[in-house]
Amino acid sequence: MVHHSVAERRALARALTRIENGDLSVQDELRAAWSATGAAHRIGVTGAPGSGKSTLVSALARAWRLRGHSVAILSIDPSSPITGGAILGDRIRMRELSGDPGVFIRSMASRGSVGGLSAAAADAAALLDAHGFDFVVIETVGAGQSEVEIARLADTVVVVEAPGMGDDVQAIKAGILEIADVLVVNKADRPGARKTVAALQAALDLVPQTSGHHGVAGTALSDAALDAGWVVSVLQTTATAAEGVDALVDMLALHREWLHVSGVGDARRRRRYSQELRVRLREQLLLRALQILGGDGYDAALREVAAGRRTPLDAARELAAQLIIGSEL
Ligand SMILES: Nc1nc2c(ncn2[C@@H]2O[C@H](COP(=O)(O)OP(=O)(O)OP(=O)(O)O)[C@@H](O)[C@H]2O)c(=O)[nH]1
Ligand SMILES: [Mg+2]
Repeated sequence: MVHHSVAERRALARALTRIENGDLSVQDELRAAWSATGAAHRIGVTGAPGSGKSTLVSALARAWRLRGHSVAILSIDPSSPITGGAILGDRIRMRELSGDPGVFIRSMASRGSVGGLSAAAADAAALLDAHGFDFVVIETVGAGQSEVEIARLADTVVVVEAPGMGDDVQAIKAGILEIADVLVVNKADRPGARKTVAALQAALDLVPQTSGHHGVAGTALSDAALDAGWVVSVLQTTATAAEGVDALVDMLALHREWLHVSGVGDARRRRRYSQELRVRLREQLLLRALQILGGDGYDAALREVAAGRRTPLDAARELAAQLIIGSEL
């Protein structure tokens, strides 16, 4: 593992702030760091609010530290771009880990970052990866599409569930079971944990082999082929007492090994890059298109749509056709 000086950690923290703010000057750092990315095991941790993700991630970090590994933790908060209440809570909970030079903790909310929160999270994860952390953990609340996208930044996805949230199993309700490589029922000290494990196990049996998690166009192998051979397990943990955490550490290591041996890890990374490239390409094309069309050309099309003479798709097609003729392709 690497050790960073206080100055290096400050520089890293400042770079992450620039990413968060959508400050493009951080691209200089990213460019310089890019070739060093890819060594970290990136782990996405998601699940319902309050299921114990942060507590579990802290316990994981302590377990990895005991094994001599370094850890960066990125908490993504898609829900509260302004108040950051959850972020403060996380800081307090993770306080005990701070001061350890082998741990870097950072919360991130979307503040107008170019390409949205998942693009910012991708850049942040890349930067942490390039800084030599053995593990980069990305924690998100699992409720919607943006969390699924953020979880896609990971090599391994852990979905955390807790018992006692009524009869509903949140991960099933939220439709995020498909993205899990490892399922954890945390708060195993609470009544109903076994019932939750059984419900998850039953639901897993119904999840088709083609995992929705990894599907991105542009790869030769089918999802079924890519994801064949990994059996999603349901583990139980009591994060507050660090119980079951060693087994989770081992399971994560096993998954990483499987990613490597099966070639699925490389395929997932290619898909991740493909997805990032498409997002960036779309953004760049739009910027260039608006430049070339100029305000007048765009406004004319907008008026057509607003006046009911063109559908948005037809107007966009016409603009795109104009651009291609205009650039003499
Ligand atoms: N009984 C019990 N409580 C736990 C356990 N793990 C976490 N908690 C408690 O559950 C509460 C929520 O824990 P967090 O770690 O903040 O949960 P989270 O999923 O990160 O929450 P959000 O980030 O707000 O979605 C805290 O009060 C924890 O102390 C556990 O294993 N057993
Ligand atoms: Mg949390």
